[in-house]
Formats: sequence, C-alpha cells, structure tokens
Amino acid sequence: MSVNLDTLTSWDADWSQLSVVVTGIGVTGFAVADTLAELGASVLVIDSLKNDHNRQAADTLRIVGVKDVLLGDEFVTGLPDAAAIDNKIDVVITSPGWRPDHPVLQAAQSADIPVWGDVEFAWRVRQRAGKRTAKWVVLTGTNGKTTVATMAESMARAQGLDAVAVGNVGTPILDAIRFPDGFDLLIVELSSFQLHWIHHIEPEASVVLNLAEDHLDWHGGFEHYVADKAKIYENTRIAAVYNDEEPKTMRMVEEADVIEGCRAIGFTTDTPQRSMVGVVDDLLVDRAFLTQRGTQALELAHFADIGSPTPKHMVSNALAAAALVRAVGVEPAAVQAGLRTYEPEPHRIQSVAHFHDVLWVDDSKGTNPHATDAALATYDPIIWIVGGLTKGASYEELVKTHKDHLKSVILIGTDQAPITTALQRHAPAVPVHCDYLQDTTVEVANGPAVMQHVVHLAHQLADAGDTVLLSPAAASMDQFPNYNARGDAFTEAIAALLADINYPGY
Ligand code: UMA
Repeated sequence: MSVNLDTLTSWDADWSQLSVVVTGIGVTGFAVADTLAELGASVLVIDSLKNDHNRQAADTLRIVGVKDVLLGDEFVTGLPDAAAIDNKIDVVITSPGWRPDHPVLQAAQSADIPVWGDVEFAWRVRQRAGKRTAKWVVLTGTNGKTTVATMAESMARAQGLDAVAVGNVGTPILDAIRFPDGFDLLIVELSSFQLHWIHHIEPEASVVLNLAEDHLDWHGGFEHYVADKAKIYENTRIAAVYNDEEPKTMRMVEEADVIEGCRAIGFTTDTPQRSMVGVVDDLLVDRAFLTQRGTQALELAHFADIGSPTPKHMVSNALAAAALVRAVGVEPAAVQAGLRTYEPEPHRIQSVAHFHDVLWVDDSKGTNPHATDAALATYDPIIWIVGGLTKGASYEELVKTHKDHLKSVILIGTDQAPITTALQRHAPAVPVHCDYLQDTTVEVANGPAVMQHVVHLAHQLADAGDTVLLSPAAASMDQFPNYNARGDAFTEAIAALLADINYPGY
C-alpha cells in the first residue's frame, strides 16, 4: 500500500504503513532506522561495508524492530528488490555520504521514489503531542561551521535555553528530536550533502557563513554546490543572515523564497550598516535586532570576550553566531556570557599566541589533507609546519589549492616524500626547511625536541602579519603519542621561545 507522504508531518502521524529503505548504517543511518522502527515503519537498511562495527549495528537495529539489514555483498548495486520489505518502497532516506549518482539513489529517482535526508525526516517528526517543540536555527558554510554552531549553543545556554548543536557537528539531529525532555532550540549545522536532500524546513534563522570550492565531485560542480547551499535560506521565518564580506551569500538571500516578514541580516567585521551586526573599535555591536537600528547600535561583547589574540575569522564566527541567536531573542548579555564561557575545541585551528604581530595557530588535529584544508584556507601568508605519518594520502590537491597562501614550509615527521613531491610540483618557489635533520643535537624521534627546533626556526622566518600554522595533515604517532601531545609540544615550545626572547610577561 502506498502512503501519502504529505500526511507525515508530525511524530503522531501514522508512520506504520510506510516502507522505507535507509541507505547507510553510520551515525545517520542508525539514527534514522532506529527512529523509523520506533514509529512502526517497515525498514530495510543497506550498507556496502560489512565490518564488525556494521554487523553489530545491524544486530542492534534488528533487535529494536528493523525488518532487515543488508551489508556488503548482501545487497548488490541497484535498489533492493521491493519484495524484500513486503510492500512497495515509499521513500528512501539517505545518509549524507552517499553521492546522488549512487546506483541505489539513481534507481529510486528513476522510479519516482522520493529521497529524503535525515534532516527532512527530522523536520517531519519534530512535533509530538505533550512535548515541547524546539525552534531551529540552521547554518552552513565551507569553513567555521562547527565553531559557529557551538558558539551559538553557548550563547543560547547563557540565556537559560535548553539548546544543543546537532547535525554535521556530530550528533545526529534525530537524537535530539527523540531526547525525552526535548529542547527549546536546535542549532543545526548542515553540510552541503544534507542540504541537498532537504525538501522543506522552516527555520527561525539561517546563515551561509562563507563559500569556497568543496565537495565538487559529490555535487557535480561548483554551481550545484552553491545551489544546494542556497537552499538553507528557503522558508526562513525571522532572519536570513548573510556574510557582508561574501556578496554571493547576500545574493542567495535576495533570491530565496522566505516566509513573509523575514529580514535579511548581514554580519561584517567592519562597521555595520543598518540591519547588520558588526564591529566598532574592539566591540561586537548589533544594528539589527533593535527598533532604533537606524540611529543606534547595541553593544554585544568585546574582542577580549572571544579570547586573546582575536583573529578576524573568530570575530566573524562570533558575529554570525550572535546573529542567529539574537533572531530567537537571546539578549546581548547572554551573547557576551556565552562567548566568555565558550571553549574552542583544543588543537583545532586554535590561536595559541600572538606576538610581534605574528599569529601562532595550533591545528594539530589536522591529521589528514582534508582536515588541514580549512586551516590553510583561513590564513595568508603562512609558515606551514607539516608532516608525520602520511598514511598513503596524496598532497597534490592540498598544495595546489593553497600554494598562494604559503610563504615557507617546515617539514616534520618521517614520511616526507609525498609532501615534498607535491610542493616541488605545485609550489616550487616556496622554500622548504627540514634542516633540523642535519642538526645532530636534535633527536628526530623525539617530538618535543623537534618541535622546539621548529618553533625557533619559524620565529626566524616570520615577519609581521604572518601566521605560523601547525597543521600537519598527517598522523602524529611517529614522533608523539597522539595529536594532543603534538599540539601541546607546540604550545610548550612557543612558551619556551617567549621566555628565551624575554617577551614581556614570560
Ligand atoms: N556508505 C555506503 N556507500 C556509500 C557511502 C557510504 O555504503 O556510497 C556507508 C558507509 O559504509 C558507512 C555509512 O554509509 O557505513 C556512512 O554514512 P555517511 O558517510 O553518511 O556518514 P555518517 O556516519 O552517517 O556521518 C554523517 C556525516 N558524514 C558525512 O557527511 C560524510 C558526518 O559528518 C555527520 O557528523 C553525521 O552524519 C551526523 O550528522 C562528517 C563529515 O565529514 C563529520 N562531514 C563533511 C564535512 O564536514 O566536510 C560533510
């Protein structure tokens, strides 16, 4: 029996007649299948990987009532035989990592079977009798998403709201929807993959933080990627927030079909115009969410509340987070308190020192080229400390993309060949230093000793305005117990350097 999907707009609707194929048994697929089983739907989960983790997840899902799980060879490439789930398939709910041109998703679309992502499904079950319904604010962007999501969470909590950052940040949104006590506010970080499979949501506020080329293979080109990102603004109710320094995001807002009364709100690291949040001297100010915005601005916070030093991208992140939560009534004092208590994820693009106008950034968590990509995109010019265990990764794309940001490179770690090859090919003019290898006082196996040497070298190479970036794009275990220890060795070596040069305060 075929179900009218238009009727499925709350938890309390009748989901029991629905036959669903869930693609993927990772974080997303597990939450989707578990929720569907709770709702009584008939569910088949498929995943191309049959490993211990997936087998265990499959066993758990079967126990909670999922009809079947096919792993590895058990499902071939096409859409599984409809007979396998009793009825015709009403909908496919896909995990974000599955590309739209995957044969299963192609087959569904050719057969006119709707494909949803987990966020579309979550929107449809967010209301439940006897339970509070959380408001949603949503954000996307190429860089800074998780920082903005967690900053906004901190600000909303300072206001006393039960708020949580979910989605691409790591916690599947359905886990929050099913949380027994419910939430006041969900801050939903959306990847471009998740946005692709959203058909209709109505967030209170939305923002595209910034836009750079990313995941183009998945989307089939930059235009498609941009179009998927722009979907975030559709049906926004109160504030469609754009980055005034990225005109493309403003155009997306102009072209979006928003709910009547929704306003376009800009954020800028410059002096804000009316209907923007921005910066005056070293203050974050609001000229958007006050009635006298034509003539006045509200003080939100000081740069010092974000941390010292205060790199521009963190000011920008704080402003975007403030715009999202101000849209749902969070007061200026809570914005400030939230920034003060906000704890950045350690070793993830973390500014650890700023002296002689040189910024030192610890991105030790950049353990592969993909993770390092965001860090290299953030700064310019960079003295890049890179290397470790490269795990067979290619550095070609990474170096090619960011070669113009590189002023010099300091190599650490054992697997140097893949990195030097990429540098020679794409950035031959950038000086590469690994001269500590010739220094017999430095024991190469001893990470902390190498790091001290490297930090001294970086200090000699750096001029005012430069950023020294530890973002190794490789695992740490050749020289350090883990990436935390590598990052700690970096900050300790900087502290030792400051003491050596008698920098005031050290
Ligand atoms: N699989 C297949 N066939 C495929 C692709 C995947 O069978 O063609 C299977 C894998 O074997 C695996 C499962 O699908 O068992 C994985 O699904 P998934 O890749 O969608 O990953 P999830 O575990 O569901 O995690 C996803 C997001 N992952 C991706 O978008 C790739 C997580 O973002 C997110 O935190 C999580 O949902 C909760 O919402 C991660 C990410 O890397 C952090 N995001 C990208 C980014 O930030 O740049 C977009």
